[in-house]
Amino acid sequence: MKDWEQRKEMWPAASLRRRNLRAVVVLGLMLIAGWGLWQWMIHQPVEGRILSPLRKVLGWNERLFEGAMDTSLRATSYSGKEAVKLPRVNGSYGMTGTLDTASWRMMVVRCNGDTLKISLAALQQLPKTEVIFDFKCIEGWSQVTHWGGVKLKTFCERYGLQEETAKHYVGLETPDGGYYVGIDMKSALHDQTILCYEMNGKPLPANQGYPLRLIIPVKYGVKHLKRIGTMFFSDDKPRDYWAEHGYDYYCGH
Ligand SMILES: Nc1nc2c(c(=O)[nH]1)N[C@H]1C(S)=C(S)[C@@H](COP(=O)(O)O)O[C@H]1N2
Ligand SMILES: [Mo]
Repeated sequence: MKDWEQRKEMWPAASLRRRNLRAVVVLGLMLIAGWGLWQWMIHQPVEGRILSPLRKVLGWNERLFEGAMDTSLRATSYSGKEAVKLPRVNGSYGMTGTLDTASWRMMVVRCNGDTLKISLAALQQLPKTEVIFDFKCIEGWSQVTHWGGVKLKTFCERYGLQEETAKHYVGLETPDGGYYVGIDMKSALHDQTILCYEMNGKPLPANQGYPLRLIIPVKYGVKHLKRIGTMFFSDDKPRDYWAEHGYDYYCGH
């Protein structure tokens, strides 16, 4: 018997018609259900720039991350030879105006309201750490890059910021307030998180944050704020540029 004849025997015409009809009905019901769900979705209130049900899913993710974050986890380290010579430049919010780098100081707002003004030279006196890791941007690219600076943890210890590091978050902002991020304290005090003033063994290029940027390998690129102006500490989530535009607050990976 030919192949098609055999199949015809297995699926008589009446049965085929029934199956076709059923398939069309199921498809129709799925379309109606999908359309209904979509209608419901687009009529939901907007929360933090995205529709509330989507925001809720992000909220669950965030809580999951907050609970599951293990600071003993480290981003993979690489050797200096593996680092790219000319790292890509990406993102310049808060960096468009010129900066008077000679008078620049990092403003560190203490819990008692005092503000420390830290010069680049003072930061360079603290022990230097090099970090070579795969820098990942949420836009989908990554590259091995090489940075140098002082661990944020060491900085806080040396400047006696105990009360400050007992808070839940660190906030960082550019001098003009044009870009800003919030970092959970565990990630801020992570062993690989540095206040960074060098790239490939040389001072940071201006468009990569001279005189000082954050390098935080346990997070995506958005959190690596370039051109630090102010640092502060709080139990509430500091404002965060990309979280305000609908991205995940933690941005860990
Ligand atoms: N001040 C400032 N810092 C910033 C950004 C920005 O727009 N402004 N973009 C962030 C993003 S999205 C990424 S991926 C990295 C890119 O760092 P790079 O320019 O050194 O590659 O910087 C981050 N830090
Ligand atoms: Mo990014």
